[in-house]
Amino acid sequence: MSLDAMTEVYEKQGFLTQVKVFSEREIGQFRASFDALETREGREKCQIGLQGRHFDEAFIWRLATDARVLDVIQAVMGEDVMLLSTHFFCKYPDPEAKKFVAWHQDITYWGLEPPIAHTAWIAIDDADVENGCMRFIPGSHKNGIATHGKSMREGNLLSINQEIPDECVDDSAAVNIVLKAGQMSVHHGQLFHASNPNRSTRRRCGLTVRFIPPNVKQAHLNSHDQTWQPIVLRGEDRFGHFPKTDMPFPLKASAPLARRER
Ligand SMILES: O=C(O)CCC(=O)C(=O)O
Repeated sequence: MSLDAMTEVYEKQGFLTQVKVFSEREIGQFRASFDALETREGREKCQIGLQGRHFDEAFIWRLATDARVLDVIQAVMGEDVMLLSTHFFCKYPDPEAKKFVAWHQDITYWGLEPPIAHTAWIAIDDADVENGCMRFIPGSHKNGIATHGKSMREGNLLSINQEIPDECVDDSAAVNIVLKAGQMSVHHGQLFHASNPNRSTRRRCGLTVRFIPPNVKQAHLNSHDQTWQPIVLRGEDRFGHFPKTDMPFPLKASAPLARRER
C-alpha cells in the first residue's frame, strides 16, 4: 500500500495493519535483545512494566525510531513527529485465560490536550487470535472520547484498570489484528481497542511506540502520575510545550522517503 493510501485508510478506519517494517533477520535480532532484557528483568516486569526504556536500551530506541516506522507515522499524523513513549505489552501463555486488555481509548489516561496521539504496535513475536492479538473497532476513533469505568473482571493489564463499559462497545464489529513478527499496526489514540488472554503456548510480545504532534501539551499528569518527556524525531517543534529532551542515542541517518509505493 502506498503512503498516500495509508493516509486515506487511517483517516477512515482509525488504524493500519500488517505494515511490513522489519525483515525476519532484523526482527530476529531485536527479539534476541528483548529476550536478554527479559532474562535481566524477569517476566513479571516484562508484561507491562517496561515503559520509556528507549532512554537506556539502544535496541528499543532503534525499533521506535526506524525510518520505515517514521515514514508511516508521518503519513498518518503529519510532518512534525515527537516520540512520546515506548511500552512493551508482553503476554505469556495463560492457561487460565486471566490477563487481558479491556476495551479502551489510549488518550483518556495520558493527560494530553488536545487529545491526539498515535501508536505503532511493533510485533516482536507473531501475534494471532490464539495468543491474544489486539482487536480494533473500525471507525470508532470518530465518535469522541467515551466515558471509561473500571473493569469488573480481574486481570485487566491496563494501568488503572480502565474500561469502556460493555454496552458502549459493539464487540461483534471487532477486527483481529493478526501480525507476523516484524510487522506493525498503527492506531489512533481515540480508537476503541482491546486484547484477549493468551491461550496459546507461545509468548506474544509487542512494542507500542507512542507519537504526538508538537501542538499537544500535558494538561494533567498521566496515569502513572508522571510528566512525559517527548523527543522531536521529524520536522520541528514550533510550540515548545515540553522542555527539550535530547535523543538518548543517535538517529540512524536516513532521509525521509518520498510518498512512494512500499
Ligand atoms: O498489546 C496489547 O494487547 C494492548 C496494547 C494497547 O492497549 C495499546 O497499545 O494501547
